[in-house]
Amino acid sequence: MLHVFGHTNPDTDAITAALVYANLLNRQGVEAQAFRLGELNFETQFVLKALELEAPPLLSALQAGTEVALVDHNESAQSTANLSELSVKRVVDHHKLGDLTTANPPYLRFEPVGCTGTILLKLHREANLSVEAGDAKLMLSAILSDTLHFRSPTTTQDDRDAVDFLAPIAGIQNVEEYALAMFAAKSDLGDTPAETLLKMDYKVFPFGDPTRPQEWGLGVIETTNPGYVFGRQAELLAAMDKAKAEDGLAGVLLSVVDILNETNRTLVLSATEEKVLHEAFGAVTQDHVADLGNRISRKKQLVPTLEKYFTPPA
Ligand SMILES: [Mn+2]
Repeated sequence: MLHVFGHTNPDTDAITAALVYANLLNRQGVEAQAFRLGELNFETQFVLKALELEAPPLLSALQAGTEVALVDHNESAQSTANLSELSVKRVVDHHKLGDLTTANPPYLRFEPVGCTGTILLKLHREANLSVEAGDAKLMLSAILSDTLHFRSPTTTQDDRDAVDFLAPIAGIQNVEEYALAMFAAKSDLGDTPAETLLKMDYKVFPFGDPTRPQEWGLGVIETTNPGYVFGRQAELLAAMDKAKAEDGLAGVLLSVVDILNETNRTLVLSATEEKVLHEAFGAVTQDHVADLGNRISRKKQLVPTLEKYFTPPA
């Protein structure tokens, strides 16, 4: 049985892609089951609740050699701890290629589109399989989530076409209204502890010399209510400081993305992060907040610039 899962600190795409891909594989005669590598965020809970779907089970430690399919990620730093001992049979992803190696030829499907859901829809159509209503809603939700309803620069025409195709199957008449309801659910953070807020959408990236990389923790909070997040700035900076020390990181950043105004104001922990943001992005930090303008995509606008900054010229 193939274990199918998305990245740690799962977002809506990581969870729904595992569910949809496992179902697609089963329909194609490949025995598969979806898992998750962490707790659901409030947006994903909203999506699954509307479908009366249970969250996939939490993945427990897998024995070496277990066959797995990765969705919505491929880098070991974002995966299950012993990924290098597992047998990666399949990857469906829309991120940059990382450190993945395999003993046997894997099935790989990468496309530079806004969401894994967009690729999964293509896999249905290429296999001449109809899209089930529940899967349609899962894929559509993931696309709206990953692209911030087409606001993100990661958005492609394929993502827009996928939503147009999926909405009637999913029974969603007003996509705009549904997207706003998803974002409202995501932004209703209540009394969530600061450490959870930091790690909800958080990835660790190795930068610089691959033999001796420095690791940076990059968190993002996408919200329609940035005022709430900045109201908890002191707690969040304390959580960042703790994560940096505990995980032996070179730097930690937490970007607060205002979904509706398409802006990014990033929490800056110390002079180290301030210097990097200034030199890499020309950003000015004031009171621990750097204005990163309209750079709302970690994948397309933050990570590539940081990667270039830390890579010494050949
Ligand atoms: Mn994704």
